[in-house]
Amino acid sequence: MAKKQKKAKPARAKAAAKKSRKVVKLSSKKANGAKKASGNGKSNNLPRPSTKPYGQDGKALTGVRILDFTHVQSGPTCTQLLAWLGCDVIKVERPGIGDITRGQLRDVPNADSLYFTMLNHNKRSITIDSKHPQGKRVLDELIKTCDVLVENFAPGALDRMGLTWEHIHKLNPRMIVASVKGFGPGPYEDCKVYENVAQCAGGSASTTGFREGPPLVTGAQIGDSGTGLHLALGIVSALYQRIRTGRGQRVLAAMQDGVLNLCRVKLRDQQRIEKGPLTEYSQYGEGVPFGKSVPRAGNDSGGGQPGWILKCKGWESDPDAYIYFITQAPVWEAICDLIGEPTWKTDPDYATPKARLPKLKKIFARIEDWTMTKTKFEVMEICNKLDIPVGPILSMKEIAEEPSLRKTGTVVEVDHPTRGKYLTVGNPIKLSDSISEVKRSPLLGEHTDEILRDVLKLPAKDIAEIKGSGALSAPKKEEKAA
Ligand code: CAO
Repeated sequence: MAKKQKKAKPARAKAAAKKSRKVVKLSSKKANGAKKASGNGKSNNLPRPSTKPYGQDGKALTGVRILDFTHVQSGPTCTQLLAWLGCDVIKVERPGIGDITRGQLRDVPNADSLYFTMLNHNKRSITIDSKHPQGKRVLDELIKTCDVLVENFAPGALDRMGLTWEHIHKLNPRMIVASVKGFGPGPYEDCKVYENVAQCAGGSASTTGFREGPPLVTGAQIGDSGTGLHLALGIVSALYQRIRTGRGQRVLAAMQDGVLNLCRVKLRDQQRIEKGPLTEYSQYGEGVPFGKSVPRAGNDSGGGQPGWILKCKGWESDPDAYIYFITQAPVWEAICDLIGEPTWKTDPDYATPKARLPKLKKIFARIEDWTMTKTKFEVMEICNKLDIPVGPILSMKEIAEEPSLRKTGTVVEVDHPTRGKYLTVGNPIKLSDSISEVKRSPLLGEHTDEILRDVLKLPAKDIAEIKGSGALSAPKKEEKAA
């Protein structure tokens, strides 16, 4: 394509540009003035830039203490992330039982499960019976010293423990109380919710899968882990606002809302479908009429650039010998050359994205003839050189063994005293001045004494008294039976 000639600027535009340059000069003068006061650049009331090497001046959230009442997956995802970012996370667990996932899907007898260990790194554990009078006393003291309380109990459970917003806020007006619930206020607000319920209620299941098949849930835990991520952002924002207002607030992330947020493009399509067919869906090319709501679109790309999953060499025996192939418009000519269809570059039936839409099935079948002659990694190598976006379908085995993911700390090997070495996913968010180390999850109640002594500064006599009351330990068998 011919390059556009630069147009000569009219006199007025030249004057305006000169003026704006002048403004830049003025503000840079101000910045130099501020440099004297704050060390470098504009101060914005910030301290002077640290002179310590990057990664050696604490962590992003150092100094923030979290009272972590979370269990199962959604809440623990959130607090694990905050722990990686530097928070001191104190996980409160029921004596004798702890987070129910400690014992779920166990692969090593009598050791904490991978379900638990992989969601609770970098935390401390204290056991407290939150319904015991002495346990309540300890919790009240912890509320006074923590910045954030995070919970994902069933609706009403926190209130039933006596930990209402009013009670917490009276003890500590600065405390942020963050909750995951299945649904926001409305007809379903009292429901207990797990991952797949949220995927269904948030619009994911109805739009996932193949048109001819039933709704499908996805393996990515968008309901649990996705909502945990949303909650973490809410907490960090509330912490930032608290710097200005001095007071805490409630943060709610409902799983239905979180899933819907991730399904935003499908609500986009719902509104488009009312105005005409969704031409980028392969259903359109196949001549299948659209109904009233967004259909399941199989492996269609969901964006403006058509894509599909194609077989690669070895697909007959390897269930993951596939590649995602995107026929991005700017590289169409390279695709045609690659698959041996050079005439498609100029043929009016294929040359434009619009002309290709009704023929996507045929086009992808032709591309697949080519991908089936190569392994998914060969396709990746060839296509990337040509700027053609493709993605190999990686199995979990391949991901676990991928050296580059180990190198970045995205996949980490952790040692654990009762279960030995295991693999986990490290912090996916990389900060250059707040580097995450992945520390093993705590044993049940491992830090009970340490927290009473070092966080609450309780004297040994008081600790002994609280322990003697039974507030921190599981009821003995006879008591349970009584
Ligand atoms: N001491 C004493 N009691 C404790 C305690 C402690 N340290 N920790 C928890 N408990 C009690 C709670 O007070 C509650 O008792 P009540 O029902 O008498 O008030 C009880 O344990 C059970 O809590 P729960 O109802 O939250 O747990 P559940 O296993 O029945 O339900 C779940 C689990 C996840 C469905 C529900 O917590 C929920 O809907 N949470 C919100 C949505 C959510 O996060 N879902 C994602 C889960 S991950 O897939």
